Parts: sequence; C-alpha cells; structure tokens
Amino acid sequence: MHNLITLGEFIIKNQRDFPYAKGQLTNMFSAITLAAKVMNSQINKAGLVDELMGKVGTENVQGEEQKKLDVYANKLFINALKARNEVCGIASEEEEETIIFDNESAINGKYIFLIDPIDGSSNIEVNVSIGTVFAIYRRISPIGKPAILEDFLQTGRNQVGAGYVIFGSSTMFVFTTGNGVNGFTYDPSIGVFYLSHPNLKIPQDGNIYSINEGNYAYFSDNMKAYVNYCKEIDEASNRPYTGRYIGSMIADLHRNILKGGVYMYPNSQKSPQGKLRLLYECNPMALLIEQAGGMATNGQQPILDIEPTDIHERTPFYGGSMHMMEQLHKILHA
Ligand code: AHM
Ligand code: MG
Repeated sequence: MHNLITLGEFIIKNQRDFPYAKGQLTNMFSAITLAAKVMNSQINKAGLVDELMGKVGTENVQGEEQKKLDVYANKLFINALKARNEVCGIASEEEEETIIFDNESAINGKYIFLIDPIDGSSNIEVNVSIGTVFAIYRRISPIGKPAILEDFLQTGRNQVGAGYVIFGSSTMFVFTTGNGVNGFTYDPSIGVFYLSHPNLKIPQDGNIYSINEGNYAYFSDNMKAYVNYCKEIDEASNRPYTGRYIGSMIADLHRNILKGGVYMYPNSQKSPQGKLRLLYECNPMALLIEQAGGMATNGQQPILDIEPTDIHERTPFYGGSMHMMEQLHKILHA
C-alpha cells in the first residue's frame, strides 16, 4: 500500500504551486474528478446499458461519427464545470463552436477549458482503454465580459494546468500545474483518488515505439526510415524496439511515460496535417510529457510553441523519451 494521500489533500497542500488561484483550482479539479467518477461507473457498465453503447447517428465537426459515450461525456464535463463558475469558456472536440458562458457568475470566471471528453472512441465497444484529456488556460480578455476566440487560441506554453483521466485496468487521473506530474489511482469501492505515482518522470531511454504502422505506405521516406530503424537489430541500442499501439493516444502515451518510449502520429499522404488535434489533445499531452522530462514536437518545433489559428486544427505529433526523440529528429531531418 502507498502512503494514503488523497487527491483532495494533495491539491490543498500543493496549491501554492498554482500560479494564480487557490480555491479556483480546487473547484475545477473537483468538477473534473466528479465527472471522472461518473464516467468510471458508466464505462464499467457500457456493455450492459444500451443508452451508452453504439453510435448516435451524428458526426462531430471533424466529420467523425459520434458515439453515445462521446456525447454523454461531453455533456457531463461541461455541466460539471458550468456549475462551478471558474470557467468562462469551453472548447471541446465534440462541439463545433466554442461554448461561451454569459451568465453573471461565469463571465467573472478566469479560466478557459479545452477538452477531448473521450479520446480513443473507437475502443469503447471493444473494452479497451479510453481517456479524457484537458487543458486549462488563464483567459486574456477582461474578466466580467464574455470570453473571446483569442482566449482559446493561446500557445500551449500558456497552459496553467493539463491532465488526463485514463479508464484502463484501473482508472487514473494524471495532471500537472507546471510543477511536475503526479498520478492518482481511483479506488471505486470508496470513491477516492489516491496519490499512487508521485513526481512521474519518463525514462530518458526506452524501447517502445507506438505508431499506426498500417499507414506505412503513406508515410514520408524519412518517417519510413525511422520505422525501419526501430525494427533493425542492434544490441548496443537495444533494437529492435517493441511495437505497442493501442489506438488511444492517452493510453499509448501513459504506458510510454511509465516505461519509456516514443509515440508518433505523423502527417502522411493520408492525413496531410496529421490526425490529432492541437488544442485539446496534443498541447495538454505535450505539457505533461515536458513536465515529466520528455520531449513533444510536430517534427519541426515543440508542440507547445505552435501558434494556433483554429480551435480544431490538427498537427503531426511525436512525443516521448528524450533520447529516442532526439534520434527520431535526426532521422526525420536526414
Ligand atoms: P478520437 O479523439 O476521435 O478518438 O481520435 C483520436 C485517436 C487517438 O487517441 C489515437 O491515437 C488515434 O486517434 C488513433 O488513430 P488511428 O486509428 O488512425 O491510428
Ligand atoms: Mg475524441
């Protein structure tokens, strides 16, 4: 058994590290963990409850089919945040437009929240790990007025908090407020998250590579060269590497953060901009990876330095162990 420190206690103790708010952070995190607990109980019975399984018959703004659980999770997180008045605007993968709160309490909210309510939707029906990923920013528009688009289009460097919930063989909440990364494991029998992975650090070296290799034919020559490099025999560098690809970015990155590895979703002939969304998938994961001592880029520059122009924009994404990322960059730029 670990030292029994709950998420609530941890946040109270470490609030001084949060650059602005004290109670506000606690409020936002209690919204996220409450929604995570509800999600946990729903996901665990997803196969039994017809209302949760399958497709809604609608598409989100990306033209992707929405699953019932996508829509459910989206509403759940939005309502939990709305009830606490710390957040003045939300952008979600499942919402074409930003949601701007205009009631009197919420326009005084100082924070902007971006979320992918369910990442890895295609895994829901087959009982494989999925997750929720979010980013928090301080608004740049004046408090007391409705949020504006510029509040959402900040570079990832401006994040004041980011995290994910992974619904796997156990449910975990992993977050950063810019001072390291900590992981909490949920005990469903009493409804409490306990600190289980304090001060997470990604190993500098690793031997896992994660990529949808089915797209190999569409990759650039340099990307193909790196995939081939991963599979070559070379004892000195511990190759061939192990291939692991779940198809839930959060689950793939979570494993690689713990074990050491590199995760890639490159641009290719099939997806010229890459697939993953910058604002609510890549930025929060990039902040977590950097805070854990790793590297995350679009192949050219750190993800966190990209100037966004659209809330749903996509980017190539490469992230993981520092030395593996350096080697990947060498081959991508050869
Ligand atoms: P989603 O948010 O619609 O679930 O899409 C994002 C997911 C990532 O979690 C995952 O890494 C990737 O899409 C998998 O894509 P592919 O099936 O093309 O490998
Ligand atoms: Mg999603």
